[in-house]
Amino acid sequence: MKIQQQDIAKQHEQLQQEHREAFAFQQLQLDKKDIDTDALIQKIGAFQVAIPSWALGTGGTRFGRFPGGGEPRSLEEKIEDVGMLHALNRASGAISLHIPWDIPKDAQAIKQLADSLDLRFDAVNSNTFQDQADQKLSYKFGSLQHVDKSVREQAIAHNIDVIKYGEALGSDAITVWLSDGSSFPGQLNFRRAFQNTYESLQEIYGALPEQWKMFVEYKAFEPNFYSMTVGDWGQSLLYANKLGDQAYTLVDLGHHLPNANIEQIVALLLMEGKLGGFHFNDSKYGDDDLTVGCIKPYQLFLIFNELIEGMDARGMDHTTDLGWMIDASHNVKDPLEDLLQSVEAILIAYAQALLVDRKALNEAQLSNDTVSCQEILQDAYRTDVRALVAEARHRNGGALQPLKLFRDLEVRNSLIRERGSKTVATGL
Ligand code: LRH
Ligand code: MN
Ligand code: MN
Repeated sequence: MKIQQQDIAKQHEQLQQEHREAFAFQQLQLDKKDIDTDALIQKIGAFQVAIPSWALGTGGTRFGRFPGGGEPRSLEEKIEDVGMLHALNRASGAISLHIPWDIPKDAQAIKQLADSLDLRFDAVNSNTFQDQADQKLSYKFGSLQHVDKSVREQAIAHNIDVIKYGEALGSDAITVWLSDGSSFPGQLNFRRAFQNTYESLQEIYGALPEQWKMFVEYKAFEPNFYSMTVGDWGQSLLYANKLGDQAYTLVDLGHHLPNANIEQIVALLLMEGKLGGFHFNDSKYGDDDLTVGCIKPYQLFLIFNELIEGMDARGMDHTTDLGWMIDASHNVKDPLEDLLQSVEAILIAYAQALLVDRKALNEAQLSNDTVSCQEILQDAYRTDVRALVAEARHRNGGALQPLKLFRDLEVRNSLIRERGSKTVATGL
């Protein structure tokens, strides 16, 4: 199933009148504030978010999984699905692979396919949180932290393999997320677990190609429920600082304890030059992996506000200097529709955060005018930027309304006809 340029043009014809009106109104509002609309649209249009290869099928919970049919049966089909999303929104131009869920056996052919769809490979993810069928030693009691050196060596070797797979595809980062930790008090010697993990990470770090980054992803709980060996941004930053310049912290929005101030974490990591990558999702309770922006859109906006402030202060490129990835997948929505919604929510939050009057905010902060600080932020947050985002997409050749086009073209039914109704993609 391919989205044709004429499908996009046809939708544009149908919707352009309404869009023009909304956009003209938006432009008027921005002109009044002396904001350069074209420069804004350019920034929004340049922003790309990587799609995780594990989110293209229906996610499950440990209580069940309800596949909806037409799921990709191979890595090739996953790449085709991401290509389709990208054709619709022109903002999903990258894919993040999880290995061994998605092994690129013929790297050259996979890369060619991705190139033909205008996709690049973002960070590759290793997996030492599950035992694979052909695996010699078990990760039941951890991987890089394990008390048995031979288990640590097996996990290190896997990570180095993942780097090699990534290199062949033109990726330039590895994300290491460990489920290592303990579920009961006394189970672990914390210092030994940290030390073992650090030494193992050092070995992996030593295998990084020159331009590569290592993202150390933290998570407060699950699957271990008493301690996690990379449990918060402090621990991740400790590893990253000790490892060296190529190591960074990765923030997954769902990996914090309730009510954590993620925007402050982001600001400080950026200040230290140690924020490397992002996993976007949303949550009500824990690592729920829900659609981005579906529960706490204001928090997402506040995070983007800090990202822009911090990146601009360091002269960083919004598009290329951090790894922007989605990590969401669940049980009840069509996964492709869900991803379209997630990308849209990210672009909306990004656009709103670009609208913050930073000079005025700075002045209000320096004069302790708390009321104005809130007014300035909420003025940006309460701006309806949907026409702006749609215009950016249109200028890039995407659809004015990607989700509507996906439905109007009955993409899911075509995929079911092509692939069958009983397919189950690999992943969570
Ligand atoms: C862990 C996590 C991590 C994994 C992914 C499947 O909860 O966020 O990023 O690689 O989920
Ligand atoms: Mn994650
Ligand atoms: Mn997670």
